[in-house]
Amino acid sequence: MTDRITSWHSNPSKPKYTPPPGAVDAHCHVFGPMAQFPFSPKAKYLPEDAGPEMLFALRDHLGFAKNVIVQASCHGTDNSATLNAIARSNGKARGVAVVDPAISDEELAALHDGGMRGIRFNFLKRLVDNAPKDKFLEVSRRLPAGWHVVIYFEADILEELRPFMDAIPVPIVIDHMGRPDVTQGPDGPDMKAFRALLDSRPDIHFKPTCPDRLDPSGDPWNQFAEAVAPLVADYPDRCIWGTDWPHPNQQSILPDDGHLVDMIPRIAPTAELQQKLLVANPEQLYWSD
Ligand code: 0GY
Repeated sequence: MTDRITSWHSNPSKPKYTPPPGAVDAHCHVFGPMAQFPFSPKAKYLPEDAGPEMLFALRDHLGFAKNVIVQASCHGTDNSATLNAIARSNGKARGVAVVDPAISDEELAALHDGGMRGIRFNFLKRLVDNAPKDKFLEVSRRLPAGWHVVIYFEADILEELRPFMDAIPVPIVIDHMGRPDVTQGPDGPDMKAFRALLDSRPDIHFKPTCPDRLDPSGDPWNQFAEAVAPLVADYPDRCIWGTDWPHPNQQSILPDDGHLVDMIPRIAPTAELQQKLLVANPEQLYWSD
């Protein structure tokens, strides 16, 4: 791993769609700056700096009010870069941490004070070396009040993860719907399995996000829109949305963030759905205290 990767579009368009007041980009990241916040020696990709000022400029350009910054795997379990971004946001950002499961209760409380409201368990082998379910469960039992866990996995291990997810004692947020094959359509086996998971308990939320990663047909991602709109319609109180900027480790396709925002009215066509997806649902998960 030598070259640093630029994974984001250099000049994203202004979206045609205007998000409602208070809209939250609830899945985004910061990288570095490396000189201040070095990347983890275990990082699977080495990005160019994409710091808080860039993130906040994009937020304003796209018409959002707030961010939820998810600790990216390239920073390992050192949450300093994410905490720095939250601290510089003037109250307009909260975060999701990645922790060593042996973290002390005092350190968890300090993360809460720094604006974290959840921890992320990443099961993608291309991003992390190991994902110890027993230790993840143990730490999920001693999270600060009001926290949730974010889980990132691919559709092929959904069934294998069911007992683990059943045992988690706090609400769950699933990144990118567990990466279903959207080319199967809204009634394909991956979407059916994901709906069964949502039906198994009422406190599982999801992010109908990342058309650029999930739809091989490319921008304007028609297969994604077709597969995902019914899910948002059927579970309107359980979805939150984000750009995924700066699109970790994307190398060949650098999505136009303006076009990603223009996906919102295609998967959430009414003002009521948009208000839930972009405002009410993320507010409840991240700003209820
Ligand atoms: C995402 C997706 C990815 C990467 C990470 O933490 C990360 O590095 O989450 C991915 O490569 O699919 O949600 O940011």
